[in-house]
Amino acid sequence: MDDVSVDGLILKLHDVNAVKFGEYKLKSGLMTPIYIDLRVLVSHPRLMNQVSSLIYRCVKEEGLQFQSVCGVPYTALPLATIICSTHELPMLIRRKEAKDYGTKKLVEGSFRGGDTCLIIEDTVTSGSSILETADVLCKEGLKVTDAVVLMDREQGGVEMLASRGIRLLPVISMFKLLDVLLAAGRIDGPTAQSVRRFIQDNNTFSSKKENGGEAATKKPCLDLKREQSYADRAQLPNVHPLASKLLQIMEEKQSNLCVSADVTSSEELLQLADLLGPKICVLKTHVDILKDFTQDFSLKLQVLADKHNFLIFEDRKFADIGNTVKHQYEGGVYQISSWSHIVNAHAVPGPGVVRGLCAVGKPLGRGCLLLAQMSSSGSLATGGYTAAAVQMAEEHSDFVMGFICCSKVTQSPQFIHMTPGVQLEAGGDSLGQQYATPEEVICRRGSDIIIVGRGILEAPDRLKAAESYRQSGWDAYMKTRSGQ
Ligand code: 5BU
Repeated sequence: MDDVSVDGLILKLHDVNAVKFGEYKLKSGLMTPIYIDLRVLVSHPRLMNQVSSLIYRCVKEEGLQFQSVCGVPYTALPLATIICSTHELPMLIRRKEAKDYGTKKLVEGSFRGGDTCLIIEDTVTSGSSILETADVLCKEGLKVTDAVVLMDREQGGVEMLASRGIRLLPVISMFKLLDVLLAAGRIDGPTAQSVRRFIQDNNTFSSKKENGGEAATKKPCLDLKREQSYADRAQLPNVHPLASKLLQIMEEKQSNLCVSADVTSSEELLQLADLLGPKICVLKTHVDILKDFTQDFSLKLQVLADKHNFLIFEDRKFADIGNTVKHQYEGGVYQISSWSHIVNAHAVPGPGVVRGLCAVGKPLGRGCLLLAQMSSSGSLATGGYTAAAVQMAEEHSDFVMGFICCSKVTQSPQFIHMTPGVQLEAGGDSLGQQYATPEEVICRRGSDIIIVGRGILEAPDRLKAAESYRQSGWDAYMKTRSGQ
């Protein structure tokens, strides 16, 4: 199979009319100045091989781990077939409709529950076709964490899929395609400009709510448009009372910063709470790393929370059956329910974990965050798990007030999204932590609150560092609102 560069491939796709410029009507009725039709690929076997080889290169470069591959029917099916055949990978076929005779299976091929399946797609606009295929695979017990697409129209598919726990890797993106065709003299400047404007003005993710997924308005920030302010969300009829309080604090203090006070002495933690209190909306603790926890410490922490108007969040990550977490939450040395406004829980045990915590916390006015995703590399909290956590939250919204997540996982505005793994520079530590910037987390990933630990704790001046995180988190939030 001969090798080809991405630039070379773009020109070849243009040669065979897979990329067309003019006035075309989309399925939605919307007129588009660019049309991508990769169905013609099947008539060009050499190009099919080159496309498949570039898709596979992307899979390899990212080091994706999976047990099988599924092409979204129909255009991506032959691409998946070539990739699987060439590299001897097991393939799955998703049926569009279950046949009404025989086994009535929706997914053909052999797999085990819990296997990860990589999705291959030819072109993505909103990401809904990938999601449809992922839903079918997940219902069969498979996990979907990644999808690779030949051509991303950059109209919100990446963000929409990220909000559902699926990372989309494009081989070619729309802006790259325009740059290459322009440089090669295949299109002129005004054509490239009109397509760019169309793409920017028609983001299917940011405009979905107000326009039913069709035409869009001007999009602020990078790709998301916040439908409501923190203050408006605080007034929603179905918002958890503690989430409402938190949203009001955020608006009043102009802070979407949660500091992760990962220190080992109670004295230092109290000093930190007093020092950074004015800058934060939430103070996150890990009491089990304190070498000298006492009930007196927890009383003092509550006094500081009142003084500076922040909420306390014990990052306990409960993960047992309901009856056990009830005891862990209420009793033991820490008596967490007596002093922490917020706790969090894994969705792994099923809804019993929420019900157990709720029995203790709800009468005290406490709230819970479900772990929908984690910031660490190789995290298994993705795809079907994330979707199940969201569903669990929706079914227990009297106690679950939001999520720990890396990106927006639900469009329901009553839930708060809190994201750890934040520093002013993207990067990571040597134990798998992955950092994104406040702007990335709030603007692009659509989260509400940044959780910052070492970015502040290891700074020479903690107060100054907290202020710069508060400011960047708030600026990012204001950017998402600037289109209103
Ligand atoms: P850091 O110093 O900013 O890396 O600290 C992050 C904090 O958030 C730390 O207390 C972690 O235990 C916590 N955390 C996280 O980093 N990633 C996660 O997915 C979850 C919690 Br859940």
